[in-house]
Amino acid sequence: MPVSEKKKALQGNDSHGRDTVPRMSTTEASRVHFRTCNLCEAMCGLRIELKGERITSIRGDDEDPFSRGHVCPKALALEDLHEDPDRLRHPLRRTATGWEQVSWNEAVDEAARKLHAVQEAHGKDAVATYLGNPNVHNLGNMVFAPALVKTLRSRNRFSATSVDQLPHQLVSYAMFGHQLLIPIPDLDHTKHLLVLGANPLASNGSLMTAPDIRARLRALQERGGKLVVVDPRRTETAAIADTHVFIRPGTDALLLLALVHVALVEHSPRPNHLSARMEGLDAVKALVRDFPPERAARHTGVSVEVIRGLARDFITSESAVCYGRMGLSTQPFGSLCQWLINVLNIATGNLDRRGGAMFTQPAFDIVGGPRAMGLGRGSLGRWKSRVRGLPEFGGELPSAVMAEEMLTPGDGRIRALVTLAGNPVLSTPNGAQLERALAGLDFMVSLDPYLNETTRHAHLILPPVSPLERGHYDVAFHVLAVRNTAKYSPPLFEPAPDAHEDWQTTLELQHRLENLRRGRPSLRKTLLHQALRRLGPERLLDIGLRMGPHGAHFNPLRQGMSLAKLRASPHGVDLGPLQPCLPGRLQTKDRRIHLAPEVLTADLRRLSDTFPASTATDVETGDERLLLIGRRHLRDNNSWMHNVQGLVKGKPRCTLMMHPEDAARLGLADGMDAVVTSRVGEVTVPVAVTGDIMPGVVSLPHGYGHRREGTGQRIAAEHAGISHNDLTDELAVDVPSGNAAFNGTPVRVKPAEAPRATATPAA
Ligand SMILES: Nc1nc2c(c(=O)[nH]1)N[C@H]1C(S)=C(S)[C@@H](COP(=O)(O)OP(=O)(O)OC[C@H]3O[C@@H](n4cnc5c(=O)[nH]c(N)nc54)[C@H](O)[C@@H]3O)O[C@H]1N2
Ligand SMILES: Nc1nc2c(c(=O)[nH]1)N[C@H]1C(S)=C(S)[C@@H](COP(=O)(O)OP(=O)(O)OC[C@H]3O[C@@H](n4cnc5c(=O)[nH]c(N)nc54)[C@H](O)[C@@H]3O)O[C@H]1N2
Ligand code: SF4
Ligand SMILES: [Mo]
Repeated sequence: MPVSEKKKALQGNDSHGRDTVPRMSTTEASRVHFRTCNLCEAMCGLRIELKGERITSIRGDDEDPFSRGHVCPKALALEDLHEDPDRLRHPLRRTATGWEQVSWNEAVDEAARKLHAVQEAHGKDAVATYLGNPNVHNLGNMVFAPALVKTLRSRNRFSATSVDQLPHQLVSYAMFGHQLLIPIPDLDHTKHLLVLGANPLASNGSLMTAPDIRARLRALQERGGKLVVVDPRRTETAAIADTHVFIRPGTDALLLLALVHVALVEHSPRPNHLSARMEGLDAVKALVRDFPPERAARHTGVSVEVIRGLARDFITSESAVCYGRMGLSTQPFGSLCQWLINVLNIATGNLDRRGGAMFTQPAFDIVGGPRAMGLGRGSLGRWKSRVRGLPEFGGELPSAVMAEEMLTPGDGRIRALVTLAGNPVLSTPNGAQLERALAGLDFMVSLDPYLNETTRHAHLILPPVSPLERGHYDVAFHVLAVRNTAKYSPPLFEPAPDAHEDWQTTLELQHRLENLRRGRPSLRKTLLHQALRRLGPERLLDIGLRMGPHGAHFNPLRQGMSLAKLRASPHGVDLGPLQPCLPGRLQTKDRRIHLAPEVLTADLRRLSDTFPASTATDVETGDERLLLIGRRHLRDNNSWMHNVQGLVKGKPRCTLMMHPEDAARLGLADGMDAVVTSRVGEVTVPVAVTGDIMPGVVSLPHGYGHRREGTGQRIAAEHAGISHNDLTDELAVDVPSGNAAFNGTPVRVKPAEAPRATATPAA
C-alpha cells in the first residue's frame, strides 16, 4: 500500500504549525494494532504501527479476509482526526462573549434541565432530534442512541436516513417486511452488474460494503462479466465500465419500467425457488404495459435501441443484478426507482440467487434477531409532519421538514434540538433556511467533536472521544456487505482523561431526563442505568453475537461467535459468501414477497403526470435551466473531513462541472466564476468545463461551504467552497417517503461578471 509514503509526504506539511515530525525515542517499544476503518462503508482492515504512543504508519491489513490489504487515502486521516488541535476535548457552553469550557456534570445537567423545561412548557414534540451519518459507524451510538431518542417521546425525530437511503428502507419494508432486509449485489459472483446513480469508485460502495471495489469490479470483467453504468456524468466508475449510458436526471424510473416491461411483457418472468412466494406479479405486469421503451426514450435521453440492448443483456445473462444508490434514492422518484430495481431483479430470476441480489446473514443480526437488538421492521405514516403533512417512517419524519417545523408558529412547533453526529446545515436541503431556524431556537445541544456550521448554533457542545479511543464493530455494515464477515476492533488508545464516549453522554442525559420527568429518582431506573453503564456496548455486542445465526449462545461447549472469539481474531472472521436464505429470512407476516405494494404502485400516477406518454421532455426546450446533480470525491467524506490537510490539498474540488456546449452558450470558460441560482438560493463557484457531463446537466459536490462565521475548523475554512445545499430545495421530495430529492434541482447559471474580452468560451 502506498499509504506509508503518502504519510511521509504529509509530515512537516502542516499549515497549523503543528509539529508533525515524529519524536521517537529509540527506547520506545514498537507495537502493531489491527482495526477496521470506520470512515466509510467499506470496512477496510487497518494495520497501525506505533512506537510508544505515536503512530508511525497506517497501512492496509493484508490479513483481513475481507479487505485483503486495501485502504484509501482517508485511512490516514484517522491519525489526523485524533491529533487535530481543532477537535473539541471538553464540553463548551456558548455565552454572550464566546465559548467557555464547562464540566461534564454541569453540561449534561444543564442540557437535561433545558430540554425538560422546553417539553414542560410546550409539549414533547417541541424537542427535536437529528442523528447524522457517523452514528452508523459508531458501535456505542448504534446500541445506545435510540434509547435517548425514545426517552424524549417526540414525534419530531430526524436523521440522515431521509437525505439518503430512506427509499431503500421503505421498499424493503413494503416488499420483504423489514426496513433493513435490503438486497445486496452478489458482486463477487455476478456476471452482469447494472449500476444506476452510484459511483463506488469514489464512494467505495454504499449499501454494498465491498472493500477494494476496483479489484472486485476488475474481477467481474476478468471472469467475462459486464459492468454497465447509467449516470448523467461519466464518473470514475463509468470510465472503467463496459458500457456507460447518459441519462437525464430524475427519469430513471421510466428506464427501469421499460426494462421490467421487456422482462415481463415481451419475455416471461424467469421462475426460481421463490415463484410460489410472489404476491402481485400479475398486477406489476399489467402496470408496466403502459411503459414500453418508446415512452422511456422520450424523456430519459436514452434511445429505444440502447434501452432494448440494456434489457437484452440483463435478461440473457447467466446471472445479473441491478443496483442503484444516491443518484436514484435522492431524486423525485426515489422510492419508485428502488422498487423497480427489486422488481427487475425478481422478474429475471435474480433475487436470492448466486450472482444476483442476495441477503446477508450477519453475526450480529439486527434483522432476524431478537426484536430488542434491532431497529424494528419499520412503519409508515403513523403520524404526519405538522406543517406539510409528510409521513413518518420508522419513527422518523423527513429532514426536509425540519426547518419549517421550527419556523412555523403554532402548537407543536420545534423549540429545541439535540444533534448527534450530524451537520444538517450543510447536509439537508435548503441548509440556509435551517440555519435561520436554528438561530431562533430556545435551546440546542450538539454531541459533536467540532465547532462547525451546525454546532455553532448550539448552546452546549458535548464532544466524544476520537475514533481511535473507542472499540468498534460495524453493526450496520455487516448487514449490507457483499460477504458475511465479522470483526471487532478494541480501542487503540486510552481515552484522554475527562473524555466521554457518545454513548456515555447519551445514557447519562437519558437518565437525568427520566429523573426530571418523574420529579425524583426511580430506584428501578437507577439500577438499570448503572447496569447498562457497566455493561457498555461491548457486553451488549457479545450478547448479540452469541444469540445471532453464527452464535455460540451461552453454551461453553459450543463453538461459535462471541466477542471473545472476535478478540482472538484481530484480522476478522470470514463467514463465507452470501447464501440463498429466502423464504426463511423473509419478515412479511404472510412470508410472501409483495411485488406491488399500494404505496409504490400509487406513485406511478405522479410519474405519468410528470412524464406524459404522448409528449417528450426536450432538454433543449425554451427552459434554459440546467439540472443540478451531486458528486463525491475519494478524498471527501460528507461535510466533516475537510479539516484534514492531507485530504484537502491540491486543486480545489468544489467546482461546477459543465458541458462545453452549455459553457459556450452561457459565456463561461473553465476556471471562471459562475453565479448559480435556484428557487431557494444563489452561490458563486468556479466552473470546470468537461465533456464528461451530459449537456443540460451541472454537478457540484456537497459538504463544502465552510466560510460561515464563528466555526472552529481552520483548515476547512481555507478550503471553504460553497454549500450545494444552499441551492437544493426542501420542497423537492420523493413523495412516498419524503426523502430529499437533491438530484435534478433546476438552476440558472451565468458568468459572475461580464467575461473579459480575452476569455475564450470553451470549444
Ligand atoms: N446535496 C447533497 N446533500 C447531501 C448528500 C448529497 O449527496 N448531496 N448526501 C447525503 C448523505 S448520503 C448523508 S449520509 C448526509 C450526511 O449528513 P450528516 O450526517 O448530517 O453530515 P456529516 O457531514 O456526515 O456530518 C457528521 C457530523 O458528525 C460529527 N462526527 C463525526 N464523527 C462523530 C462521532 O463519532 N461522534 C459524534 N458525536 N459526532 C461525530 C462531525 O463533526 C459532523 O459534524 O448528507 C446528505 N446530504
Ligand atoms: N469518498 C467518499 N466516500 C463516501 C462518502 C463521501 O462523502 N466521500 N459518503 C458516503 C455516504 S454517506 C454515502 S450515502 C455513499 C454514497 O455512495 P454513492 O451513491 O456511490 O455516491 P455518489 O457519488 O453520490 O453517487 C451518486 C451518483 O449518482 C449520479 N446521479 C445523480 N443524479 C442522477 C440521476 O438522476 N440518475 C442517475 N442514474 N444517476 C444520477 C451522480 O452523477 C453520481 O455519480 O458514499 C459514502 N462514501
Ligand atoms: S475505503 Fe473507506 S473504510 Fe476503506 S480506508 Fe477508505 S475510508 Fe476507510
Ligand atoms: Mo449517506
